[in-house]
Amino acid sequence: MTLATAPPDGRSPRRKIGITCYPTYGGSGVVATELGIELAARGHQVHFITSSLPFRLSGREANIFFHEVDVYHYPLFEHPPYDLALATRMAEVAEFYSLDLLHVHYAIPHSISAILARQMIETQQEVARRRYLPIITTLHGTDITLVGLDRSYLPITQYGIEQSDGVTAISSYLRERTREAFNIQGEIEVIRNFVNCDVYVRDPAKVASMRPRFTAPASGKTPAEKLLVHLSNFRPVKRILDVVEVFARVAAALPARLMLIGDGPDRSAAEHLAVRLGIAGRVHFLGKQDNVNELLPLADLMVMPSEMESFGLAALEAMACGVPTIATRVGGVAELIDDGVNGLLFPVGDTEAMAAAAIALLGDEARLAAMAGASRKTASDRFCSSRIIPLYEAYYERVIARGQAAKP
Ligand code: GMT
Repeated sequence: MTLATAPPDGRSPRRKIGITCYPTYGGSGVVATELGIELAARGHQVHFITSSLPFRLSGREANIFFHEVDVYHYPLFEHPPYDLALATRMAEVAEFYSLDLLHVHYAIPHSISAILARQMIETQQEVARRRYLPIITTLHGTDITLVGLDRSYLPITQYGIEQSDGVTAISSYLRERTREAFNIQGEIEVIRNFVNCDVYVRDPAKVASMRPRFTAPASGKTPAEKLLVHLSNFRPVKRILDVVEVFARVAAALPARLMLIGDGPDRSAAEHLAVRLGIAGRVHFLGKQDNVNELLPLADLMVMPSEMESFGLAALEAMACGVPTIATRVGGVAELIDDGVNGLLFPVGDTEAMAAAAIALLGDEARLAAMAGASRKTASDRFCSSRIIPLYEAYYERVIARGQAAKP
């Protein structure tokens, strides 16, 4: 086991942490990457073990290393075994860089690969090198509420959770759902999503200079256009068509534009609907964007009408930028959005009510400003990385200490 250097300021010891996640666009990858960046900034050494460079990393950050998982393609393999290549790379990196723990995001298949890697290290041929490598699995959402519930994955998801040395969930909702769906008796630590409140913040000067790219100012008797925003990976669970329908009703009532950030399977259906509803000229399809912190503050209102959301990271990022959210009352959303205070909650699919509420709110500057202020306050009081990262650090220490105590 690597001896961690205890820092003089009383913070947790510096550790060498392996992080695995889906590196492409998606909430779990965003959280894993931002966590790695924050840990590295606090002096830990972070090793990303992933199929490609996580999209929010430049590859040049201090204290961050990237290890690509290379999958050997052999004609016999109908499905190249990525999980095994990942396990092999995890064990190698843990060995070469003396990792203190592996932290995997999204249960399937990452927790299973990590369990294999732990076993490979524990039982390797050279007895002197054998050691126990603790693994932590963070559950994000669809790994529990969708994918993991499929019969083909349920038993192995349950196994991955039970065999992890530590398990965290990003909301209380997700913890309870996991316990109930997989009959988990062991501890699940709730560590909610977070946002860097210095990076996700509204800078009025920047807003004033960038907003004209997306909205028209007041002219004559016509008021300035309002800007609505949606950010996601455009999967069916996000209900993008509801975003377009809500916006069409809003645009019929007041001058407005919609900024759609992201891409995915439902993008073309959204484009078709925008054309059919005659609002295509008012919708900015921006595709995948790296610096969403520069775009979100430009908006007046976020729309997140998801079928399911175990937390709703996109809403948190918007709130930190002082943008309140119209969302659905599902999953863990109510742990973030206080209905009527920093956002508004509706039943899934009730686009009529969402649009009516958006029109009323956008037409009431004082209420909109109060909600914008409350949104920023919620983000900075409860979900800033400066509050949440120490919870991960403390959890790492507990899990590492348990692993050391259990050592033969
Ligand atoms: O829905 C996504 O954006 C992808 C998904 C994932 O696992 O990559 O996101 C989940 O994790 C986010 C970060 O922890 C949560 O904020 C989202 O609520 C959650 N999505 C769902 O539950 C549908």
